[in-house]
Amino acid sequence: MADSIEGHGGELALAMLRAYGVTEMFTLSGGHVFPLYDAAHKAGFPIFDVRHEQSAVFAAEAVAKLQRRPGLAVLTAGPGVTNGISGLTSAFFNASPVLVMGGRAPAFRWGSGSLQEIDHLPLVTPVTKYAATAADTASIPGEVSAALTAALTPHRGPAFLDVPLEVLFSSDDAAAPVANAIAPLEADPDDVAKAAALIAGAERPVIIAGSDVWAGGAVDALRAAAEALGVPVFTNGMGRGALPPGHPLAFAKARRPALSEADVVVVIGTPLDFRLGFGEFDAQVVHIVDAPSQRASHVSTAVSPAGDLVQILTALAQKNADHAEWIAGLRTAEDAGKARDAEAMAAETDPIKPARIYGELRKVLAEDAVTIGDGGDFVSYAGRYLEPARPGTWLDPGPYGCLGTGMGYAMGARVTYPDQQVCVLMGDGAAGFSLMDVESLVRQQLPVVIVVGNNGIWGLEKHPMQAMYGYDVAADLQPGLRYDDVVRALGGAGETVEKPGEIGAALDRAFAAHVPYLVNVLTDPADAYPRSSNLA
Ligand SMILES: Cc1ncc(C[n+]2csc(CCOP(=O)(O)OP(=O)(O)O)c2C)c(N)n1
Ligand SMILES: [Mg+2]
Repeated sequence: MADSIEGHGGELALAMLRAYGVTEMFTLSGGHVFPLYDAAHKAGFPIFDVRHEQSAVFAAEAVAKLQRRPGLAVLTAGPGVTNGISGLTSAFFNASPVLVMGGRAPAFRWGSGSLQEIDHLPLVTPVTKYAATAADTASIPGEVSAALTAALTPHRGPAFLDVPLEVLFSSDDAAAPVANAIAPLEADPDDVAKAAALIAGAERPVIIAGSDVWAGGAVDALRAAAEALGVPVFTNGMGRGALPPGHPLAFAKARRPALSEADVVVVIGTPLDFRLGFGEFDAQVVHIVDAPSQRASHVSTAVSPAGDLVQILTALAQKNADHAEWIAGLRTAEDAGKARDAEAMAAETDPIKPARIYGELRKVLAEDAVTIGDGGDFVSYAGRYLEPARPGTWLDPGPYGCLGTGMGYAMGARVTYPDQQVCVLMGDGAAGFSLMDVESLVRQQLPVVIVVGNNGIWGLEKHPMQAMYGYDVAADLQPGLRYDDVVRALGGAGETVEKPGEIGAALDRAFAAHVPYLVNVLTDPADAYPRSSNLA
């Protein structure tokens, strides 16, 4: 292999991106980034383009989450970058290794008022692990490598690199690209030993496993640890499906009794945030994280091993314990919960309750289907009623809770899996953020199924506002709106469903279609997902 490469800034960047296993870019056109397109075009490197930059970043995030390698979004200077910031922030909260490469107004006349001239770094630095501007053409590959190394090093997250116009368009030579190896971080063995002793000695231990277990390739190690120590496992985020639904230690419905009765709660690869009651359990808490920065500062834990999750979980699996009685009790609660869910999912109500949609979906979703949630209540129901059979197949927006991930995540999922089912569960409100990108999916032959739970309201806001004030404002949408017609106009297909008995056949047609297909299910606006507040 040659020890140096030569080319314009786009070519030098692309060479290093490929060394890190990046295989496509997501973008929306802008002259500032043309050299990146030129490099990709000449190399036969796929370019997928979108109608709003947030979709490009969400698509890059989806490939990063699903494939556990860097995803790339290329955004033009100024508004291109600022439109991508919610996506970057979501990737930051989700620890997704996304690289956003930005164009940038020319450096040589900085301050003279060039088109789209703004310094991006103060805007993106708080939501990235690495943010820099390439100073000259020859330094571009090194900058790309540094950005990707930061993105891939646990705790993972997004990185940003912008390149001034004349720097990207100029040519130079640079060292042949070599990707840095990411060394595993070894946890303190005393912390691991203490955690193992606590779990083995517990009477009623519970494991909650989240996205970093998937991202860190620790799914098998999790299972080995859970089996050796005999601990029931609950999951969230990308950890869902880590234990197959039929596994004797896999639980989903018995969370309340499990967490209120447990004496040791082991939280692995997910923060002690609002999704877990902020970690305020009546139990000793073991928080296993992939980097010291992820240790919770707001609760005191019994021990918090920080390091490579495979190593930690493999070490835990060396100890054996048996909690058969505890597990049997939870299984009874789990089965009761499942029976309640089954009843809700079969409901024959008119108007349709969202639960019924999931009842029908469960009949048609394959084991390897990728399901994506973008919405309020409708997606909370997806979390309750859909049981991913495999890890790394469920994409939710994560704790940042940003609406609008739908079509971007769908694009990244379809690019990842050309032949598997990809199904977006969308609120009608959420649809407004990204539905125009159905055009991008149609044009680039990326068929997906979109199921809209159309209650005609911003449900997750309207119901709480009613409860708090006795009235609501800014919470209504057009009832019965034909989102399927929108998709049809953009070159896709779809239909509206009003009766519970019609959902199944509509889904069959949707999954058989070769274009994006939207099933617009009119649901009961009076239905509210039962929740205590997420606000505080
Ligand atoms: C970008 C963004 N804007 C606003 C919100 C606040 N928000 C959270 S859920 C929700 C309602 C979503 O409505 P819809 O998608 O129709 O789902 P539904 O609750 O009706 O099922 C809103 C507005 C948010 N999370 N993200
Ligand atoms: Mg709604």
